[in-house]
Amino acid sequence: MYKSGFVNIVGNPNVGKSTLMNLLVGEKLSIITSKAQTTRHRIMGIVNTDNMQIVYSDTPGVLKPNYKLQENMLNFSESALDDADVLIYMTDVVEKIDKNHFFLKKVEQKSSPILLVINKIDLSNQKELEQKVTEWKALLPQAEIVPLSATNRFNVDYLQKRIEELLPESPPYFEKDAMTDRPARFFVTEIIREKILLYYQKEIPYSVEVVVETFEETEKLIKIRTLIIVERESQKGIIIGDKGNAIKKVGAMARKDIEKFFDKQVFLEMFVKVEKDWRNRDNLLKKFGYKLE
Ligand SMILES: Nc1nc2c(ncn2[C@@H]2O[C@H](COP(=O)(O)OP(=O)(O)OP(=O)(O)O)[C@@H](O)[C@H]2O)c(=O)[nH]1
Ligand SMILES: [Mg+2]
Repeated sequence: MYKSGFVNIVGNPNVGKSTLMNLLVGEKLSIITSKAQTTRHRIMGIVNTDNMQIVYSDTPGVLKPNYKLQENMLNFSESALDDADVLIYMTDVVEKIDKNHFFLKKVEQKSSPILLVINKIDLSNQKELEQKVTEWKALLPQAEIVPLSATNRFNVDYLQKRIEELLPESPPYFEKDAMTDRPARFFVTEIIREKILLYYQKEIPYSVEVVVETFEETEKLIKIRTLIIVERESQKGIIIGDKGNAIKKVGAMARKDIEKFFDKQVFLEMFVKVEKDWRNRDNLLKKFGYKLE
């Protein structure tokens, strides 16, 4: 018997969805930072064994949209509700229990099995956790609750076992050697965005998009030319920094990780370009891959 299906991870921002996805897949496919809205896309990570193909999806954290980019991010998260064979609704011990009730209502209406992961239990104690479990049981009665700590790897094996048990019988959806639905250059843009999220403050990371213009691979070297898109002229100066110091540092950090990802030497070029108000422009959002097909 061969099993295959979509196991989709959804939940509010910053609860640890990407951290869990990377653990389950065993590769750093999704970027992780302590800032909310780190993930902007639906990213698939695929695990293949002799008799199984699990297609995990990491999704953007749920939020009430303030601009079109965020509307599209929410569309990605909602699309993951529609095609889940197993839904992982992720929360943590820190967030307010009833945050984004509108989304939870949609989760409640799903007929697919739901694993409700309460993450970051390393930050809690037994009594607090029991309290959370009781509250969640009332809020989402059909879900199976799995307390977990992604950073400590606590209960990840158990979660994996439950996912495998719940996976439906089906032929595979992707090639049996595929690890993701994304092309190599996507991971380049994500790694650079991660460094931008880590390095710059406030609105800057949220106003940035990264585009790979050229990606040339030879036997020894990958040459990559990228564009850092910002919304306003003033942001361009901040990204570049005094004497180009800021962008140099970010570039160096990103290059190191990109080299690790491809296990090859990388030559990375970064240019900054202003696309006024790109986060609200449909044609640009489409070009940058934020529209559902
Ligand atoms: N203490 C603790 N921190 C965790 C745990 N899992 C993840 N984190 C941290 O929580 C923060 C957010 O993790 P992410 O995996 O980026 O969260 P996310 O849900 O993907 O966030 P968005 O993409 O913004 O929606 C990071 O700083 C992680 O290191 C955990 O089990 N315990
Ligand atoms: Mg994420």
